[in-house]
Amino acid sequence: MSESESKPEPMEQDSRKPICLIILGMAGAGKTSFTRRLSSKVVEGSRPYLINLDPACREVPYPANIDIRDTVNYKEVMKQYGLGPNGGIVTALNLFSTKFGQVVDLIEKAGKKHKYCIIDTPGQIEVFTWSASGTIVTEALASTCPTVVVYVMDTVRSVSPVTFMSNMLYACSILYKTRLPFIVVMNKTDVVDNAYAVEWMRDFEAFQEALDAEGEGETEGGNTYIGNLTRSMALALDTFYTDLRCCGVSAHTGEGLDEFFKLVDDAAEEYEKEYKADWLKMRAEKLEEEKRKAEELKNKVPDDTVIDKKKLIEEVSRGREISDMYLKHPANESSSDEEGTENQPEEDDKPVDVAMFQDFIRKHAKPNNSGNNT
Ligand SMILES: Nc1nc2c(ncn2[C@@H]2O[C@H](COP(=O)(O)OP(=O)(O)OP(=O)(O)O)[C@@H](O)[C@H]2O)c(=O)[nH]1
Ligand SMILES: [Mg+2]
Repeated sequence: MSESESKPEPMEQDSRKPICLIILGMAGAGKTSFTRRLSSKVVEGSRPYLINLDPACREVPYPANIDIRDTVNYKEVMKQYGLGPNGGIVTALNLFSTKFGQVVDLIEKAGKKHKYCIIDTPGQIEVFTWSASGTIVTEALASTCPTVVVYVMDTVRSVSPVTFMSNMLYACSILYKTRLPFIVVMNKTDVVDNAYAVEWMRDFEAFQEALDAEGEGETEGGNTYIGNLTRSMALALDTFYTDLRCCGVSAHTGEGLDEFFKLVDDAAEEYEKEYKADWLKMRAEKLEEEKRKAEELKNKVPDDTVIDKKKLIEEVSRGREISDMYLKHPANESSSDEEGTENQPEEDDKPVDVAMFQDFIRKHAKPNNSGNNT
């Protein structure tokens, strides 16, 4: 090894990007508790950078660096748009996703200090996995930083083979949809050990026996339609299980975290080797398209507009939406820290003319140019 290879290059540290972990899972699986447990884990001298994307949670039990609730008031969103709780959460996330470009900038900067960035998502998993905002967030992360999906499942609730299978099918569908390295975290091992789940994944006959046992005296498993379907599904998932990274953890006791971080580093390596190139290509294509749009805009927006035309063109060319929302995040970094001051409203950054500008864009943009998520 040459001398220059053996020395760590300071530039590398500066440009290091954090490994982003998107925490997904069914309601109550323990996503927030697991994020909280990870929040205190020091790896290579730093704790993870933490992001809460659940607008409806009452409290966030970890020191979030960015909290969606600081930017979007989900109850106000419900009132303003006349929505119920689920519609409110979807819309709040859609609104926040318009600011996600700035969030990604902060995450990139955080890489200097933090090896990992953890993103806790709403209880209603479909809000994230099947909405435009979930796709925007995932794409923005995956095309900038090494990104891994962490699917949290509950060992207590999955002891029924049919529930276990439902959970696995959901995990599988997310894997196909996100095109990212994937880890299944079997949480709550302090109550029920995950050994049964691992056995079911590795040994089809063991799973079948459990299914038959459940069928005796019940209608859920056995030879019923659901039982037969579950059997066929288990066979179909065989390949999915073979390559699946999974580990048992307890968010309450901290058991299993070392194994989890090993899997994360392995998954991040897989991202670099297998996924990164595709994401970068996609990003480059998107940027190209945005630049084209900005070029169009340059000719359309009059020079004497009250909007800062230069800033507008710049934002559009970076694929950013213009909205009158400020991204806020608690200054739990010191105030002199650039991460902590990044989004303080600036004097010349007033939202006064934004409505007028949006009106202008609506009139002039092509029909598919609006980017309006609400
Ligand atoms: N025994 C035990 N309970 C846990 C563990 N992790 C979470 N819980 C409990 O499971 C419940 C749900 O935990 P949360 O962390 O709120 O789960 P979540 O997935 O964030 O829930 P939503 O955001 O509502 O979907 C709480 O009562 C937790 O105390 C664990 O490792 N062991
Ligand atoms: Mg939660």
